[in-house]
Amino acid sequence: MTDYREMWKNLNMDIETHDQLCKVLPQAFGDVYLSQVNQPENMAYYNTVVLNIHGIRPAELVEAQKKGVKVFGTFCVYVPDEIVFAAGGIATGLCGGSQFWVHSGEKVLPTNTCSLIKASVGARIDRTCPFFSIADIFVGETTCDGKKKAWEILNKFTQVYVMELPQQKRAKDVTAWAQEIREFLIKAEEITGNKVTVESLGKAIKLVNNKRRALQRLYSFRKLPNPPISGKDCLLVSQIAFYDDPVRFTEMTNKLCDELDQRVRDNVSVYASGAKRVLFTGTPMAIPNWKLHHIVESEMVAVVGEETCTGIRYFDNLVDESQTTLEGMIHALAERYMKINCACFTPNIARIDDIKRYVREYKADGVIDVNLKFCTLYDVEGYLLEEALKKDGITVLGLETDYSDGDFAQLRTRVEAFLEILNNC
Ligand code: BJ8
Repeated sequence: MTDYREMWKNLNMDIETHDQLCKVLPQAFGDVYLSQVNQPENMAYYNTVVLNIHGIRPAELVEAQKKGVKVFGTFCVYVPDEIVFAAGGIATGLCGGSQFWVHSGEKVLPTNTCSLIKASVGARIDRTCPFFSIADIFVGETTCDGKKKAWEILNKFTQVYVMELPQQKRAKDVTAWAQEIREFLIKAEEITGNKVTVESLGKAIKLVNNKRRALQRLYSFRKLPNPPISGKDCLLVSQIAFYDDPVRFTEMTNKLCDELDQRVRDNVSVYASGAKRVLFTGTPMAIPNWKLHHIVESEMVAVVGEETCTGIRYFDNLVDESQTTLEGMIHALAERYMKINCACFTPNIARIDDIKRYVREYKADGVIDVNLKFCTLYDVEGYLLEEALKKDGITVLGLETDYSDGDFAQLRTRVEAFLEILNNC
């Protein structure tokens, strides 16, 4: 196995503390993932990528930087990666998903901040994540209050560029978002020193669309009566999509899908026939947050989808590829990104429609609305959301959790009670 310690030292990371983090991951990953029976062979790629999460991809980014390529760290699915790639940069997701970083974040943030923000800030201030140390620039956005203020703290360490996201979806809001994208393009050109052209942006749009198409193909297997892949595995693939090389990721995901096609022909499923099916909705599950999938699937129940930003919201819509001018492409990007239904929008009725549609498409027996503790946006939205789903006869369970394992037993009890209800439906 390659030794990445030299690279971490050069990145000025806190090696001692980072060593502690490195010890935790293999055990957790082994318990949740490697214990699965009948995992598709092509999941081996993703297993390797995760087990070397602070090695393989960071080393590639460092190599790219030596050639003058700039790395943009992002925290939200509204930030258009296409602009970064079109400017010759590399976009990489940075959202922290580990409890390990939460305590570090609490050194500078109020305890009643969501784990995602605490972990993201903690990873940077304690210098225990190479991705944070590598990024030349962080790209923030004005989605929730906690993030907005966190950018000001992160800006002490790495320059943060903030995109102002409208909070409604009127025509003038799409126009405003197009203007934000236009300004981000200028910033990306300034950082990389490259000009974005019709050719480079057109190519970048296809590149990211192809990644989305591969994920759409993967998730289509979850709609089948007997899915050939677990929900846990699909979540992992989605999480890796945020930071892997997009060309290789698309290639590997399509390869995995080819194997799944064969599994379908051979009638191979990872679930017992007739297993109950659950759809998750709510806040994102950043890597290595696999807690709820693990709890549910340990009950022999299929997680068939996630209406989250680490799930369907990330890839559901494509950018129109037919535009031939920069202006046309910027508008196509604005249109596509404004179709994402995050709880930071008001009203956000389309999210409810999406969930109802996914329940039908993925044939879910019930929905678990999961909220990351202290996320007011999704917590408040949960009231009308759950009311609307129940009105349509959809069984819903609302859960609140964080990154710690302290509530594991309690969550399991609540999930078991919910599954009991599904079994009696
Ligand atoms: S588009 S969900 S990725 S903002 S959980 S940090 S909202 S307090 S992550 Fe998100 Fe973009 Fe929306 Fe998706 Fe704030 Fe809530 Fe924490 Fe959150």
